[in-house]
Amino acid sequence: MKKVLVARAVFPEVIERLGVVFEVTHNQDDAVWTQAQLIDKLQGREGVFVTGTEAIDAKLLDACPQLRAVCSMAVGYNNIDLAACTARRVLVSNAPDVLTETTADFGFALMMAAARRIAESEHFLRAGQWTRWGHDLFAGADVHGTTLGILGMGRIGQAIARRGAHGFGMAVVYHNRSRLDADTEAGLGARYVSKEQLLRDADHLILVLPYGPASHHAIGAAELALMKPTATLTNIARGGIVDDAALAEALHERRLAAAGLDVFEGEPALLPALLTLPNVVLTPHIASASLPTRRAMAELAADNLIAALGEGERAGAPPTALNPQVLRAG
Ligand code: 8YV
Repeated sequence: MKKVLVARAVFPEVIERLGVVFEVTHNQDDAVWTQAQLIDKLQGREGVFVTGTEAIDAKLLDACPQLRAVCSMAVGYNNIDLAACTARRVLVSNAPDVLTETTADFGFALMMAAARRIAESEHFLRAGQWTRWGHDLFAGADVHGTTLGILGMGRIGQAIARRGAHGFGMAVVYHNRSRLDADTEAGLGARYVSKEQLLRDADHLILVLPYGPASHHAIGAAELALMKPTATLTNIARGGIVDDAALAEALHERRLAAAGLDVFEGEPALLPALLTLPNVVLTPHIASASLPTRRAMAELAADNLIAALGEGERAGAPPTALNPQVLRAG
């Protein structure tokens, strides 16, 4: 039996399923491993089941020459050096599609919470400060009928556009590396604009682009300066896309009304300034965290691992491989 490692705690039924096919070492205690410990655990193993939190880089690959497949239960794969894996003929898979609608729901919820000041008003109430009704008590921004801006128009961006245009009567503008075709734009009710126009026009801006060197600090002081002071910014993509210090300053000075953040630079550590601002809603990277979706993500990672390394009729094309060419390379 081939040996695989499941690097983080995961649903027991996924471990059981993998156990039918492989000799599985797991981390059901969810111990925090250093990279050296991960390398150590990977010795002699051909496959690894990871999440978005384990760094799979050239150093690790060189130290684990038996590794043939890295299967992640995240859609984003900025923690995996795909080129280094491909160069060493290590198959990589991610977990797209199964989390699209759930993540779009959460992006919308976070945007609405920021716009309508839900977290801020709840803290006020819990602190016993609610003594009387007031005409402008926690009066925030409208969502329906306003302009929704989306930066990054992949599957999740499109699911958010549908919610905005068809559910909330919003004018939807977007910017993306590549423009969608006219039919898709019309179906979504979304209009392509330059990044600068997007920043200027959006009443509510949601970030859904992948993270990499090209998107590092895609939203910094200069970009924030273009936004309306009444606007909100929601980041459900990755920490590092927003310059958190510049955002905290803009929120503090009310050059931006509010923000909803699910991801942070250097998470799980947070910029202390963010914790003290009233006009930001903070959540711990949970946009995909509905139970059915997390199960589907984990099952998809297991499907990929079984197809990549399983034998006989279990072997096959991993459903969501990022570099399927490594299998064809013989
Ligand atoms: C996950 C994510 O929570 O899929 C992604 O890219 O950021 C999240 O959905 C996490 O990374 C799961 O491994």
